[in-house]
Amino acid sequence: MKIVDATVVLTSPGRNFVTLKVETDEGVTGLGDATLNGRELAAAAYLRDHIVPLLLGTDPHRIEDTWQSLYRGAYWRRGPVTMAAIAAVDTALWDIKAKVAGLPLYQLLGGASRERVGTYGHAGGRDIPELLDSVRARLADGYPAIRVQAGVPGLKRVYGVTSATGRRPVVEDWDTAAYLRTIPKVFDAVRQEFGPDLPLLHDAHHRLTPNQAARLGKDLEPYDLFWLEDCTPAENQEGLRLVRRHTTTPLAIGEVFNTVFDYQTLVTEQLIDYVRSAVTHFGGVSPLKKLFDFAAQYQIKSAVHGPEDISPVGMAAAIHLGLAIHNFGIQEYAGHTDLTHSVFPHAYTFTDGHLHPGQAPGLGVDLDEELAAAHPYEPSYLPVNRLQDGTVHDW
Ligand code: EZ4
Ligand code: CO
Repeated sequence: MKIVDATVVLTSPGRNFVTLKVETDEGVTGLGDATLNGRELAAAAYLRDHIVPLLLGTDPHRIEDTWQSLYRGAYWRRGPVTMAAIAAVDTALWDIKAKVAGLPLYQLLGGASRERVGTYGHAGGRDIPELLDSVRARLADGYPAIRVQAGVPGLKRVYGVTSATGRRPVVEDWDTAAYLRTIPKVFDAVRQEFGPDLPLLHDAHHRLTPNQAARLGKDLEPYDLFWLEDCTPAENQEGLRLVRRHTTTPLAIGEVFNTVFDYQTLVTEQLIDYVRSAVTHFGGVSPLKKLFDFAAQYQIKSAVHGPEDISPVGMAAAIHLGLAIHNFGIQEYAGHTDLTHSVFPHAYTFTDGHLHPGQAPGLGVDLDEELAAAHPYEPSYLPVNRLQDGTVHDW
């Protein structure tokens, strides 16, 4: 079997997605997701200009060899653009292999370890009443666990939840002291309204120092969080030692990581409880499965990043992995617009707050190329965050 063509499809059915379609001489095709929010064209160019010419004529069944040759052969390793591009290739080749086998991908990853994949959804509001309504809405959608984000008095926006938009980044504002005072009150209100059983999560979006994160973790202990996510800028792994020493609030990290090396200290010192990487940004199904197996040795579970900017192709890959691995934790599922579901018709289902990959061979996702072409790429940036005095802060 040989790869005879590979094309990059950029489409914006509500937001941008980068999809690689790999075609073989036997007519079997595979899809991979390389969507890199706000930097989509870089991932597309890396694929089109540097990877596709290397794929033509190669055997799509040699997934590991292809991965290693793209990773090591480039000499310039790691980084989100490179690893999103390699991820799309790896995912498309797994899609092809599973289609040739006539099996849904999860069967090739060891088969089902559970009946279905549990999720959490997003609730947010500018103030507590608006937030409580949002939690009610997510519960009505069927979500069994809820991420709670709330406005901070004095700040203009609910942080960390603005979708990417426009030709210039939106500027947001930030005040860490006000945030640290507000969030425990928010969780107190949510617990009073919804009781002790509902699993609640919170994302600090890399905005705190280790000392501030330690304090927030302690302050949130009475509210029994499922996890506190990205409490510090995660590239400094050693910072998590301080956080861990001071709080038993479970910690989740890793949506911006792109290789296992970003996790080395965090995993071996058991400084976190959940690994957050997505297939799309971590080099594909192959390295993410290895990360989960590594994490399992330290009783750390999966929690794959699942925002709107992971396409249904990347989401399907996550669901297959989530059904198969033993140390599954939870799957983030922000969902997609109806138009996105039409551009990417898929076998996976979301029922009663749980995902299932379905029984279609491969990933179980198609691409309607005509509909995709009718919704072309639109320039788009994530926001930039500034303190009250204008200093740029982490977003
Ligand atoms: O801000 O995916 O946990 N989810 C998140 C996301 C990220 C976006 C960035 O592209 O933090 O909403
Ligand atoms: Co996050």
